[in-house]
Formats: sequence, C-alpha cells, structure tokens
Amino acid sequence: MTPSATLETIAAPPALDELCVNTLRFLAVDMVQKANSGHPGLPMGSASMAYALWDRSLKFNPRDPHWPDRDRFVLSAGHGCALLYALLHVTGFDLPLDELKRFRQWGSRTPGHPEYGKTPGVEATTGPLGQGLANGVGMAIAEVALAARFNRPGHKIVDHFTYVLVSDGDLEEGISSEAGSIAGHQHLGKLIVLYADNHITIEGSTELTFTEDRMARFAAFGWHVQRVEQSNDVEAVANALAKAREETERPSLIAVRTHIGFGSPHKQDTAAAHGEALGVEEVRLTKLAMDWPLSPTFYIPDEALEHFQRALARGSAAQADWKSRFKAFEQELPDLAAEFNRVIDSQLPKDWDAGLPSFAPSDGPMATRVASGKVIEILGSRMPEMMGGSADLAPSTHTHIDVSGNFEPEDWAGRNMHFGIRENAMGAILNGMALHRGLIPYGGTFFVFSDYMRPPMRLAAMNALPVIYIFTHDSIGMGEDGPTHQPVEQLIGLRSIPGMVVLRPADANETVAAWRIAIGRKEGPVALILTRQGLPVMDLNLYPAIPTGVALGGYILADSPVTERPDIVLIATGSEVHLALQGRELLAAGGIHARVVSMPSTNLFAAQSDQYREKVLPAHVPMLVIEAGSPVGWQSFVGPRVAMIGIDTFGSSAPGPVVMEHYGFTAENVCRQAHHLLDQQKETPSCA
Ligand SMILES: Cc1ncc(C[n+]2csc(CCOP(=O)(O)OP(=O)(O)O)c2C)c(N)n1
Repeated sequence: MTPSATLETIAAPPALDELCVNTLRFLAVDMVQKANSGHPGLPMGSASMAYALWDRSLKFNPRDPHWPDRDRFVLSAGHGCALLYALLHVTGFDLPLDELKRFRQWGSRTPGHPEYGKTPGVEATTGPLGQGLANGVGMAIAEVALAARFNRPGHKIVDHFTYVLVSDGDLEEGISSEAGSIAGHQHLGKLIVLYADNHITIEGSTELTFTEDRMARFAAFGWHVQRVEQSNDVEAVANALAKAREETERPSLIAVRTHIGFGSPHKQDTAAAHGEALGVEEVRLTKLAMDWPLSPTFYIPDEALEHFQRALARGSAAQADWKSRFKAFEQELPDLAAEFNRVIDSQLPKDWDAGLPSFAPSDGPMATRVASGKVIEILGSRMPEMMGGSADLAPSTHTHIDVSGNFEPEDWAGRNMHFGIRENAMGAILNGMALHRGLIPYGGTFFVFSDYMRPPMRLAAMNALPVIYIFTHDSIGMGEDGPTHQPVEQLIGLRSIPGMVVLRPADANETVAAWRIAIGRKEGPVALILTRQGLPVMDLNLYPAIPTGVALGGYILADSPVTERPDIVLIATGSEVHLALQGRELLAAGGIHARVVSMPSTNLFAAQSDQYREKVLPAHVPMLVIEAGSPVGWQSFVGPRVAMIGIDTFGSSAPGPVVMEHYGFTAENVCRQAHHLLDQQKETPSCA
C-alpha cells in the first residue's frame, strides 16, 4: 500500500494561516454566542489543527460532497460542531452564512450536533462520545475492503484517507479501546486521528479521571503515535499529518496539546469554556485580546475567504483527476467499473434473491439461526458487497460466509469479519461501513448482548443506515445459560427505536422472507431476532401466506375454519407461533374457532393501512398474544383488548423446553388462557 498522491496545496504564509484560524475561531464563538447555546471551547482550541488538516491534507470537493473517493472526515467530538460548520461554510459547501447564524435553531442546517443528511459535508452523526472514532474505523475498513476488491495494477480507484477528530471524552469512552484495538490489529494505515488533548472535560481537569498514558495505550494497540506540543503551530500539525500519511502499516494518533477556549482571557484552559456561550463581555475581551474586529459579528476577512475557497479549485481538480482515472479503468475493465458503480449506488444485483430456498416440514425442526445461516451463505455468494461477522459468536450466530475468507491484514478482500468481543464498536463500525457506501454490512451476537450495542443501533436508525443485525438465542427458550443470557425486555427495547425494523420469524420460511426484507430495505436498519432452538417448519402448501405475509409485519396464518368472525385471535411471534397453531387445534376440539396471526414485525404491521390491520385484527374480537418477552408495548401494537402470555421477570437456568414450560409457553396453556379470556369476557358485567 502506498499513500495517496499528496494534494497540491499552497501553504498560506503564517500571518494568513493565523487569520484563517482566527476566522474559524470567531465564527464558532459568534455562532455559540448568538444561539446562547453550544460549545465554544473545543472549536477555539482545535481550530488550528482542523485548519492544518483541511487546508493541507484533506481531499474533498465542496461542490460534490458525495464523490466516492473523497477523504472522510468525522468530528467524533460532535459537541464542537460549530468548528465543522465554520469549515464547511468558508470552504464553499452549500452552507450559507445565514445557516451559521441560525446555529441550533429549528429547521436550520446547523443542528446542535452534526447530523448526517442534514448538512452537506457532514459524514456522520456524532455526539455520543466515542461513536465517531469507531465510525472512522468502519470507514477505513470499507476503504481497504473496496480497494482490495476493485483496485487493479495501474488502477487505483479506491484510495483515500479517513480522518477523525477526537476529544478526551472520545478516548475515555470504552468504545475507543474496542475500536482502537481493532484498527491496530487490522493495520488500518489510512486511518488518522487528531486528538484535541486539552486536559479539560466538563467536571474540570482530566487529572480527575483520565491519567493513563494515552499515547502508550494506542501504541500498545499497534498505532503510530505522534505528539504536537503547540496547537497553533500549523506547520507542525501539517508535518505530523504528512508523517501519518507516510505510515502505511499502522493507524495514526496525533495528540495535539490544544487549549480549550484558546484566547479567552478568563475561560481558556477551564471547564467554563466547554459548554456555554462565552458571554457578551468575554467575547468582546477575547476579540480585543486577539486583535479581532468587534463588529461585524460573523466576520470573514476577504483574504481568509479567498484562501479557504481555493478548496473549490483544488477539490474539483482532485475529483477530475479521479474521474479521468476512473474512465481509464472503465475502458479497460468495464464490468468491474459497472460493478463499482452498482455497489456505490447501493443497487442490488439482478436476480439477487433468485436462489433463496423454500423449506418443507421434512427439513425441520430447524432453528431460525440455522435457516438464516443458509440464507447468508446464498446471499453472500451472490452479493460480494455483503460483509460482516460476529462478536466472537459466529459458530452460534451462523453469520459466516463460507465462500469467502477472513477480513484480515493479509487479505482485506475477505468478507468475514471477526469483531472480537466488542459489541459497541461492532455496531459503530457497521455504521461507518454503511456511511462509506459500497457494502452491505451485517453483525451478529446473542440477542441479550444487543444491549451493549444500543448506542450505535440508535444512530443507525437515526441516520437511516442499511445495517443488518443478526441476534440469536432470542428468548428464555435458549435455555441453560440462564437469566444473564435470556433476553426479555430487548424486543420491546428495539421495537421502540424509531426507524428500526425488528423481525422475529417463526420458522425457516419466515426467516427467508425476513432476509428478503432486510436486504431490500435501504432506508434504515433491520434486526433479525432468531432462535437457538429448533422449530417446526411450516408447510407452505398449508400456509401459503408466509412469503408475502412477512412483509406486512403481521398476517393471517391460519384462519378460523367456520366463521367469518373468529371467536378469538391468537397473535404470536417467532418461536411461539407454532404454539399458537397447536393451541388453535386444542381450542377447535372444544368448539372455539381461533384465528392465528403471525406477527414477525410489529413495526411493519404498524405501517399498514387501517383497513388491513382491521381485517387481520377485527375490533371486538378478543386477542391473546403469545410472545416469550416482556408484555410491555403490545397494547399499543394491537389495541387495548389484549391478554398476554409473556414474561415479566428474567428467566431461569434450565434446559430450554423446561424453562418454556415453566413460564407457560405450551399449547395447553395457550388453550387454557384463551378459555380464561373468553370466560372473563362473558362474565364482564355490563354497565347498562
Ligand atoms: C457518551 C456520552 N456521554 C456524555 C456526553 C456528554 N458530554 C459532552 S462533551 C463531554 C466531555 C467533554 O470533554 P472533552 O471530550 O474533553 O471535550 P472538551 O471539553 O474538550 O470540549 C461530555 C461528558 C456525551 N456527549 N456522550
């Protein structure tokens, strides 16, 4: 691997550099002051190092923020976003000065933390500290994976760096160790992290909490580490960046001794500069101290603007160079070039789902995790953009693609990722891969440990990222490992994340249908919730609604045989659907006509028309939900007239079938509870 061609930049003379840096500083100061809300300290302290990066190194085109081979820049310390907005404005992105003046206001393109999709040039939503760093690791992984797949001798069409700016808080968060360890292990030499080492967090000095040798820590992870003592020494930062780019074997950490609130006579180097406006008087004193005009506010000197806007010519030249190289690539290797365009545009290959299997009862019983593994194998062989793995549980989660090798420094073309036992970083890395584009990222673990990756899952949903989660061992039915490993509240927890589609298929055929939805969904993440234990395979001849029903979230699997209007509706998900079917037969023997509704996704069901939902769940028909999870939430999914066989404790350690029976997950109990519900309703005294 060789470093990218260095960009031709014309270093500004020191006085102009200083003018540019101060422009960024005071734009941020004025933004925060006008909003009377935000974080001025980090932008004031880090303006010079960010300037060194954006002016001397970063390959970007403000006129085309999505150009595939641009360098990525992630501001992991998202609270310092006034700095990023200032950079985007002065370098010519579509972010007018008026938007800077509307910082943190309703409907502005300058929200309180960077939001992907809202502001041109913002590469990731950041704010929960540590996530952005791991997003950067994911982007750097995507870069080397795509380079391994598409670059050919004489054709380097994927060749960019990923830069991340982190603060103390980013490095204090545990995810920084998870992600830092993976990045070092994978030799991600094109990942370069600038660390705003300002010794201050919200509660005061880092001496209170954060005293380890950060450099030694990252060196131990296998990183190349450098220190710059003078944050305002733009040349020193630029030189460190140049060295970092030359280091191709190891990711780089550049710790720059910055000063929070730099220039503020009373707030520099104090926590007071962190999270509130400086105040009118302190702004005045700071501008005076730094020889900056008091008015107008949001002042951008002409010379500074002219210098910053050289980024436009530089960016379009860099992109034009890439385009001409891509053209040559296209001429020589048209199929590969078309394939590159396809994956970057997130288009699925033709007939991508043609080879997916159907299962018959004779194939069962089969755990849905096993059915999912078979689907992954087929999809993985048809779609080379599928890339993912597990947090050290692949033999259990069935997430391995056998036709591909491991993703490792010796073979970045391998698509099986070993995330190690690092769920939080796994989630954030998957987000980074999705943000980069060109891949369909997926990751798996036991469902109960999805709690460890909730922050990145929330961000995936917020950013509408097409990430797929494979969560197995999905209920108390997983058995012997006991309450620590038996998810209970995780289902409702995930379902409550706006934009997340949760699918808990009932058998192998529903699992195939669930995967179709997962691959086809481009507008957000999908979580597949799968069993450890074998389940009967439902006969597609008897239950022909399965393949289309799953996409509707809930559907009539088996209807009441006699009446149009069933006596009761049994609603079940996942491993409890076959209990509902058996319960229905027991009820029929007693003359009760039950309808069984399989509801693999409450999220998708909620999105259907009122008419459809009313057809499936007619008003005034009693309903019994059977789900091995917390009962919370079901009333909002299906209405108030619902009874439930669920779990409101933590499960128990014993063989799965024993635990299920003890908690009432048997066909007999379904029948009993249905009778009980019907009796109750008969006995309910009328108010009339
Ligand atoms: C996961 C998470 N926890 C807590 C916070 C709230 N928070 C915002 S900034 C910050 C720490 C500030 O210290 P540092 O990271 O050094 O930033 P600086 O003071 O240099 O701006 C905290 C705790 C957060 N954004 N994310």
